[in-house]
Amino acid sequence: MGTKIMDARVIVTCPGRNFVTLKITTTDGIYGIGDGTLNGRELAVVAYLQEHVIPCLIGRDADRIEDTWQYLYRGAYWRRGPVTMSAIAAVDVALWDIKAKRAGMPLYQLLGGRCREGVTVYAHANGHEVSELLESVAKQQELGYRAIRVQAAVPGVADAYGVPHGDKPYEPADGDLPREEVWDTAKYLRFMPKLMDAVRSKFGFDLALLHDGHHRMTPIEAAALGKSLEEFQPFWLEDLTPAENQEAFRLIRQHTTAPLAVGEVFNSIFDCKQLISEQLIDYIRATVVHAGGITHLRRIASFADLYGVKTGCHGATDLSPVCMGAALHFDVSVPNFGIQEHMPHSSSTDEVFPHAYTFAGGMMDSGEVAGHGVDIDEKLAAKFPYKRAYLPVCRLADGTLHSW
Ligand code: EZ4
Ligand code: CO
Repeated sequence: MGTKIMDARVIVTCPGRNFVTLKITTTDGIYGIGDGTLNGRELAVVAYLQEHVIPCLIGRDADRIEDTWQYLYRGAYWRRGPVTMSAIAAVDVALWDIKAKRAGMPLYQLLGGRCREGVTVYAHANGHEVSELLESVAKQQELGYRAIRVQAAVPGVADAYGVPHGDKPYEPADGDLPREEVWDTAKYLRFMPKLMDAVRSKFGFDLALLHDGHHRMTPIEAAALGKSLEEFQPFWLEDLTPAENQEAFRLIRQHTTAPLAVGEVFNSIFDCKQLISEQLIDYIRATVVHAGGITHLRRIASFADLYGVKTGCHGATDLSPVCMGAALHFDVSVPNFGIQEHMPHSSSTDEVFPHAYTFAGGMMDSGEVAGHGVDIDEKLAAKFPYKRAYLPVCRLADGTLHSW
C-alpha cells in the first residue's frame, strides 16, 4: 500500500472553448485527471494550482483523499471562493480517478455502488421566437430527451439569457472583452406564461419542463413568476434570484409551490446551508468542479438528503468532459439524485477528452471503465491554445449593471 504523488501538471486547452485540466501522476505510474475550469476566469485557477497547490502535492500519499482535501481547504487559512474550490476540485477528482484505477473499479463503486440504472438528463431548447423554441423542443424530444429546459427571446428585449446569437450553438463565453446585453424583467414576466402555455399546448404535460431565470429577478418578482407558471407544472424554476441572500427564498416560497433549483455558482456547503435546512429549495445545482470535487459534493448531497432536497448538477459546456464523467459517477451512486443537466460538448472537445460515458434515450451513464473514465489527449490538446473569452455582462435600459 501507499503510492505517492510524483508529478502534477496543469493542461490548458481551447477546443472551441477553454478548459483547465490537472493531471496527477503517482510513483506507481498511474495518473488521474481533474477539471478546474472556471468560465471567464480560467487562468486564476491555473496560477492557484501552479503557484500554490502543486508544490504541496509532490510527495504526498495519493490515497489520502480526505486528508488532502482538508489540507487544501483548512490548511490554506483562506477558505472557499470559486477559484480555491475549483482548484481543490481538480486535485480531488484526479485523486479519486487514481484510487479507482488502482482498485480496478469504476469510480461509482468506491462511492457505494449504483443506486440506479442510469442518469436522467435534461437538454436545452431555445429559440429567437416561440415557433423556433417549439421546433427546438421537438428536436430534443426526437433525440430521446424527456426533460427539456426552455429559453426564448423576449419580445421587445434585446438579449434574453439562453438564446444563441445567430445560428451558432449556444455558447455564452464568446467575447475577447465582455459583450454587453440589455435586459427588461417586466417584459420577461409578462412573456413567460405565454411561452410555457405554448409549450404545454403543443407537447402536453408528460414532458418535464425546466426554465432558468439566471439570477435576474428580485425576490418578489421571482414569487410572481412562480405563481404565474405554476399551472404549467414546471419540473423546476432555476436561479430566480441571486442567492447570496439565502433568506430571500422564504419570500418566494410563501407565494408559490413551483419547485426551485439553485446553486450552479455555489462553491461550498455554507452557500446553501440555510436554503437546505429551511427547505427553501428543491434541487441543489452544485457540481463537482465548482464545489470542491467529489468529496465536498457528497457532503452537500448528504446534508440535502436530510431535508428532502435532491441533486440537479450543473452540466453546461464550460464544465469539461472530465467534470461530466465525475458527475455521472456521483449521479449513479447518490441516493437523493434528482436530474443532471446535459449540454453536449463540441466534437473537437469530445476528441480532446476521450470518455467512457454514454447517452441514449434521455439517459446518460458513467460507463464501466476503471477510474472516472475520462482521459485527455495531450497532443491534440496542445493544438488548441488558450484564448481569452468572457461571459457577457447585463445592463438595464438606463445603463444600470444587472446580474447576467
Ligand atoms: O450560464 O455555465 O444552467 N446553466 C447555466 C449555464 C451558465 C454557464 C456559465 O458559465 O446557467 O449556461
Ligand atoms: Co443555470
